[in-house]
Amino acid sequence: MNGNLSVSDPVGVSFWIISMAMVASTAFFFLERDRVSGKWKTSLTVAGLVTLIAAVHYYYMRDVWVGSGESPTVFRYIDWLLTVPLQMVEFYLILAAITAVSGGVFWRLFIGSVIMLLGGFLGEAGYIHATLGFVIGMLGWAYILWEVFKGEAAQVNAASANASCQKAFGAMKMIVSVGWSIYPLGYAFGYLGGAVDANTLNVVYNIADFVNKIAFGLVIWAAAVADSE
Ligand SMILES: *C/C=C(C)/C=C/C=C(C)/C=C/C1=C(C)CCCC1(C)C
Repeated sequence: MNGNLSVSDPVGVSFWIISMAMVASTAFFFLERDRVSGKWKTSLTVAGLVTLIAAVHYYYMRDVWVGSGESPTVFRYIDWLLTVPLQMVEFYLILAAITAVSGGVFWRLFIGSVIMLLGGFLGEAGYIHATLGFVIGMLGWAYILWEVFKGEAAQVNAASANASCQKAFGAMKMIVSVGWSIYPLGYAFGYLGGAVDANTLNVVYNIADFVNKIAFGLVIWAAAVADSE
């Protein structure tokens, strides 16, 4: 192994491709900020920060994978611990752009994310049984889903009259439910089948990040552009 990415390493190549997609998305969100009205600018800044943080982690994670053949678990969770709360801020921001919303919306989503990621990390790093980590992670995720489908965030959105915001909120709900379901699948394939399968785990997580970070930003961008015209 000479430290270079090998063409016969599809998992390594997927780290590379996603690094580039994250860089391009970052440039896109930051540049498009110019096009949207003032109240949407922070949302696009945050979308770009999410992909920027991920880009840097993907470069590093690729090196770890190529150099060691092992899952870059610690760096993946550091990335998630930074980017998932920023995505939760987005729910708050798109609502705050159009109506009055309490900070409790953000805090409940934040607490749900921390429980979800802590459970997953402790399970993946071997501090607790992988199945227990999975269960804790699922509970945190369920709490987030409750807030956006039934809780205050859902109610505030339903009561707002802004069509672009409602569209973005609906799309973000789909991402957090359907798109995010790829992660627990990756965990299940990776850890719950007996021996740890690092190849499947990393490919599935990489696809999940590609979808959930870039598409998440794009639906916010689409709502911002529509509402600004
Ligand atoms: C940008 C990164 C994102 C959007 C990461 C999201 C991560 C998850 C939704 C992880 C979820 C998990 C479960 C629901 C249970 C098993 C453990 C996790 C952490 C993989």
